[in-house]
Amino acid sequence: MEIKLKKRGLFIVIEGIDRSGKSTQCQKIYEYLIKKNEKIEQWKYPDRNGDIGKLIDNYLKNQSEKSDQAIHLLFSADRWEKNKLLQNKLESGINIVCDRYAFSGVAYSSAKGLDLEWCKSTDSGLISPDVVIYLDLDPKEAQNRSSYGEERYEKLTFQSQVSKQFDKLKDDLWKVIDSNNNNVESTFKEIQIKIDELLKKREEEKDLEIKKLWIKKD
Ligand code: NYM
Ligand code: MG
Repeated sequence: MEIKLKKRGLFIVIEGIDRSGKSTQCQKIYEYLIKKNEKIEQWKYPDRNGDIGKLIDNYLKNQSEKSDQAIHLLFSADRWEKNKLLQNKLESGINIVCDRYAFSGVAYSSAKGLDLEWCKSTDSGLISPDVVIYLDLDPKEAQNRSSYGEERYEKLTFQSQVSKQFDKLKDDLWKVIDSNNNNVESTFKEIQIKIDELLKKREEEKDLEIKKLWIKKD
């Protein structure tokens, strides 16, 4: 008797500096996978509605102060709180497209001067995405986009530093897409190629392993 393994969901993360077009592309990916009859949910970090997310939201709106280390740990805790649920969703065949993840955690905190390895260590062991789609945008371009500057961090010098820190995190998991042309459709076309590739890979290796992030292999 042939045992038919259930396909797990893909975990797709979108990253980039503020105003790089992440939410728009998350929505496009969502619609694309729905059309393909896939189960899919859109997630976002920070989850501003949760207990921890509310503290983060206050901080981002400059309504409270926190030390750099404490806010880093809160962002990280927000992800750990949802890690088991994420795993259950993926195992039950639901794809997740997620607006920001641990890469933002490290890029923003280390841009303030915190040690990069320390920043990574608090997220080490979380579920690893299948791909990190990085929307590469010149921080000067981002500055011209709507609502820029309303929250903490939305300043040109800081965003330029964040962008440099993101560069240090790029590895084989990353697909970097130039978003400077501000063209939603052409950006999505490139993303679509990557998603189709992942869907094909999952079709071929039905028991595609769920991996962990930033775990040292010895
Ligand atoms: N941010 C986001 C962090 O500093 N650390 C993190 O771990 C995450 C997930 O919060 N400026 C920053 C990046 C953004 C802000 O995200 C909130 P958004 O996508 O603008 O709501
Ligand atoms: Mg923002």
